[in-house]
Amino acid sequence: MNAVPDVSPAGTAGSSLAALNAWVAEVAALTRPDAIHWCDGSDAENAALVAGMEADGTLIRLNHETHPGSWLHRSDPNDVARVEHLTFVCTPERDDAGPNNHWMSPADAHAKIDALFDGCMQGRTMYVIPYCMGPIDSPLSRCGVEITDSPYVVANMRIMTRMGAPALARIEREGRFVKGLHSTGELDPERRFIMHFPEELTIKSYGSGYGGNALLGKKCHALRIASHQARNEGWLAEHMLILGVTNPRGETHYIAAAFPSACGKTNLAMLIPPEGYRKDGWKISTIGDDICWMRPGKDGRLYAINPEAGFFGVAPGTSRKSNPSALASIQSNTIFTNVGVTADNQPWWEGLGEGEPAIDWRGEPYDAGKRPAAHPNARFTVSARQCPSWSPEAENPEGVPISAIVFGGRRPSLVPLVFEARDWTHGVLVGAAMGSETTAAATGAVGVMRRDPMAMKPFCGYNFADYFAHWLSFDDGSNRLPKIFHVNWFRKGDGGDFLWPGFGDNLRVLEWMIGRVKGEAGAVETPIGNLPTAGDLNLDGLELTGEAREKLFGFEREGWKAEFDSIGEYLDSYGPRMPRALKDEQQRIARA
Ligand code: SAT
Ligand code: MN
Repeated sequence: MNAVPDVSPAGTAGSSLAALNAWVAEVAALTRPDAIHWCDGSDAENAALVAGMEADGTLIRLNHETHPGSWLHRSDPNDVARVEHLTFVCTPERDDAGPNNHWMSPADAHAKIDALFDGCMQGRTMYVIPYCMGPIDSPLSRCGVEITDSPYVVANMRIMTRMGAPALARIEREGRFVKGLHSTGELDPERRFIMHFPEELTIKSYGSGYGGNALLGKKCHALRIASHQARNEGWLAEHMLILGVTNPRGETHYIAAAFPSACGKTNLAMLIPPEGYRKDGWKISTIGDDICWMRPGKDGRLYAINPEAGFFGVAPGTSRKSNPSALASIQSNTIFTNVGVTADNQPWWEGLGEGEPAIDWRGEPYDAGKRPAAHPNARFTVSARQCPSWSPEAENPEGVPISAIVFGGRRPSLVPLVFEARDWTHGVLVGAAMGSETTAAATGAVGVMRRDPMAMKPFCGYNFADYFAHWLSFDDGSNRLPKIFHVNWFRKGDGGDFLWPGFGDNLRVLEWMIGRVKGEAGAVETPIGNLPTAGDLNLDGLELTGEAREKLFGFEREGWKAEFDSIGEYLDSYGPRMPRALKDEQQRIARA
């Protein structure tokens, strides 16, 4: 790593901002690194880091003829996903974190985690990563600094955020930033915590090198801390993709959609229109695949930015068929984590649909009887600009105006393909009532139904009751807010098969939504909202069985009665803090 100019721990003054230098010095005194490196985000810096990681085995060179500039990282087998049970929101008052979060008092949390950080960087280099979430020149963007001892984190942060000199310049100008301290520690699950101090705009993460636990700009900052900031400042920080739909008339509508982790946000964000739509001139453009920051513009509409600059997508299931744009994006300059490799050293995962695995994600010869080649939560990290459908609007400092907000989850039964909320308050209830089956994105059981309001259960940095009240507060009666919808791509038939083809054909549903926004598409009113009949959607060329039509477009009164009772119980579990308006809405529908 000769090309990286390290400065001694004594030289902690890498910026012109005294508060930043002081914090770096404080962290260095606690963690006692051998060297401190301030990241400038340059190509030379990245090349030196990558060379160092190749030398020590942190990165494994993939086939650079087929995948130039791409690398494989094998994480510790005990460190492959987010750890919700070890993730804490540390507010002075327990109720401010809410029943939706694990809580610890700030004093206890600092004491507990600082004891782990004590001396943990001895023998290691400490990296100081200034980063900006969102376009560097956007008023909607917010900055942070992550201190880490993991060069893998530096390389990922460089792809996922605007990292380095321009971010530092903005931080020095503004004088404020979110502080994120991270160490991989011993990678011991017994010595692992992800702590958030929203009031202090501080994150401390110890003992994991994985994705959402370690790339602190992502879930920790852009959702947990940002949701808290957004509440104070009058905006929204959401677990949503952002896409543009351009119709044959050349009009573009932007849609933000919240689905839980590993439920297809990346696939929807990069949707390829079905053949007939393509011929007619429909186009999808991608702004973001995971996080959306929105705030009302002067015209009363919500304007959104993607705070991220890259995709940290789930590899398994990604194929030329399911997501050709993602596959095209990851042909070069990509960091793969926990995928398998072929005999000629190309990345491989289940559902890729081509090639054969030779080595599995643990680095052992592939044995189908033993374990899958790729971990189910294996990921790729790649710059958003490499995506064929990437939109330059992702750099628009004003953001894009949102026409529709979509909520959805994995619901094998009851929930139809799509419905529209009657108004904003009803839409907030639809989001609050979201449920989904759990996935491999977090440790724990997979396929268990749980409430995951607005796909924010693992990510809301404060009490959900206050969060719903914040959402409700956006309704100023002006009718300029987006329409709210709910979708379910995962409805199953009695035989256990998915009833809706999904992927590109989801554009048929988006087309109906835009038709509703423009007052052109039909629907029938039901207690749960406005449902299209099969005739209101373009189903040309699809072969849907009678069962599929009935279940995808039907309203099942009895099942929904039970669902609404359970939603009522869920809202009640938050006690009197739950906004009355939401309870009233739930009861109105439960009685309908
Ligand atoms: O590991 S991450 O939190 O970044 C991915 C996810 O769970 O959405
Ligand atoms: Mn996510």
